[in-house]
Amino acid sequence: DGNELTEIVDYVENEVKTDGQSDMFGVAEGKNIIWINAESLQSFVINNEVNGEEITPFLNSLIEDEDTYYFENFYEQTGQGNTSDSEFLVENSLYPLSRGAVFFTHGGNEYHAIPEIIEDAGYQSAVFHANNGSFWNRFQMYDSLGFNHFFDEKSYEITDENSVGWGLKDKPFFEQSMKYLETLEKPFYAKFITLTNHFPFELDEEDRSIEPYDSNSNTLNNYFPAVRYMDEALEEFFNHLKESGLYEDSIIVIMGDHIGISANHNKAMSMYLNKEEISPYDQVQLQRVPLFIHIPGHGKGEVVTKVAGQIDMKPTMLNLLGIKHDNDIYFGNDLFSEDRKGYIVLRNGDFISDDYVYTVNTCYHRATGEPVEILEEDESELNEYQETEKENPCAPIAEKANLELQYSDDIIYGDLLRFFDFNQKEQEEKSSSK
Ligand code: GP9
Repeated sequence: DGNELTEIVDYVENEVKTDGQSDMFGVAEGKNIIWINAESLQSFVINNEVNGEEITPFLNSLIEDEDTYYFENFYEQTGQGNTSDSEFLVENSLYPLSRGAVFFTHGGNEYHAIPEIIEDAGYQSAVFHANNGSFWNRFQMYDSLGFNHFFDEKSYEITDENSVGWGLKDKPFFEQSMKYLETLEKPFYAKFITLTNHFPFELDEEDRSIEPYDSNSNTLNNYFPAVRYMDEALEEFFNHLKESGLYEDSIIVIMGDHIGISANHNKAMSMYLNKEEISPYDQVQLQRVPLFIHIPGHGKGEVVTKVAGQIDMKPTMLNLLGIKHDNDIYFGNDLFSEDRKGYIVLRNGDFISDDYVYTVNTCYHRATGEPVEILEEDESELNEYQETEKENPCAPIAEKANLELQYSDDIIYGDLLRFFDFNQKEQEEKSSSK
């Protein structure tokens, strides 16, 4: 009957939601959102080289662009649902599940996702993805999330020549998408999901602008030229947008969806990163994916170092569009607000806070990667105050992290959003102002 919701709503109101409205509220009001889900793009390739060659020249230049905010400590929080989990996090600001893919297991639930919320502000929404539309149960879930259109592989001309690996290559994908994008009613929210930079990172010789790396992992070796191909495809897409005149009236978000190189390739990865080994702390740091928010004409962009994650995208996007959604249940914060929770929870319960990284039951200093020294009680001859200081500083955050994951799971397993009245506060406000 939804009684469980009361406790969850209390938690969200007291522990998650923050008071301050950032000065970025409404800067993208009425603009189109062009969202790019960059398949398997991890942060370690950004501003980095392989064989003496820059890997992502276009994305690197975008960081320098005064219209871009680049978030360098942004974490992916996906579980087994990979790309679909990243979509779920973004649209709902809920966590994906610890087992299975929520797109499959709970595709028919009631949600209160970005597409549905912004439709009331006059937005059309569409997804572009040149794969079979039933992959990850997208037809059903996109309907539940409120997307108006889904251009799947049937909308594209796919031949042997223009495809590789999983399907249509990213360059023709963006090119062929333009005719559909140009016919969408404005303002629109258009999400593009790329495909070429997908495991096992196959690429045709003609698309290879940089040479693979040389290690015992073909996966890591081939990752670099595949990432470069995606970087070039993104640059071409920006050019198409400029030529079509859509660029000026849009904000463009590029987000890495999840890691591409798993821990199975740590030997090669440690060689590439010039480290003796990949520690558990390093492993968490490798879960950083790039986030670019590009606002043409804005001129105030910068590199943002704060700890952030995919859970933050829904409140961030709605605030950029100037859409109030106070009466809502979500677990992230606006990335442009100073007043934030201060930690990002990974799906396995690990977390990153401003000061600490917690993984495999160890609390690390985020700045140095050194484990926090925690004195056993009987070892300590400290006074009461000092003793408190020596308690495990990760413990209270770990408690909240687990609670948050649990609440999010409860919402999904119980389909609890059915019982929440998303219009309630607005109605109260309206009637009290009469
Ligand atoms: C499949 C594409 C890739 O349609 O989204 O999915 P992934 O395997 O990365 O989750």
